[in-house]
Amino acid sequence: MSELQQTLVLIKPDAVKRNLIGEVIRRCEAKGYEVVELKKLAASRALLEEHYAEHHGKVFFEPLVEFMLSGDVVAIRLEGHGVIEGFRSLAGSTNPTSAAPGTIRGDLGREWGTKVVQNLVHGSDSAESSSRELALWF
Ligand code: DAT
Ligand code: MG
Repeated sequence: MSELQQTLVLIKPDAVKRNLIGEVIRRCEAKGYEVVELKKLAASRALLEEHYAEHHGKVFFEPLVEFMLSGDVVAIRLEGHGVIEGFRSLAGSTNPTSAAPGTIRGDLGREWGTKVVQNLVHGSDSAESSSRELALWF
């Protein structure tokens, strides 16, 4: 059985611009997870480079940081048993073209021909990532 956990959810600039903040939160709450803390902000380059440190050196790293700088993001501390895996499941796979229908990325996302995939949300991928990322954003 899964332990009580917290994860970092980011609603990315594409979702904020499309007025999908409520839709993403609705799906989290409908699943039963609790929004413990939430803020809307313009992230700094330093924060984003630290957040995405694992992708440093990849071809999409700079486009990814630029995309995340292109508008406000919403950061959420989301809590529940198994929430780290559970939110990743709600979000769907990275590429929105192949993300399963029923997921946030599968239902609401698509490819736009950009250098970085724009896929509406971020969710921490492990307990180590969630601790590290929550400390960065909150
Ligand atoms: P995820 O967000 O599903 O955890 P990730 O951590 O591997 O995916 O990558 C971070 C973001 O970078 C991802 O949400 C979209 C973008 N991205 C990942 N792989 C990519 C690729 N091969 N080409 C373009 N953008 C990519
Ligand atoms: Mg990731």
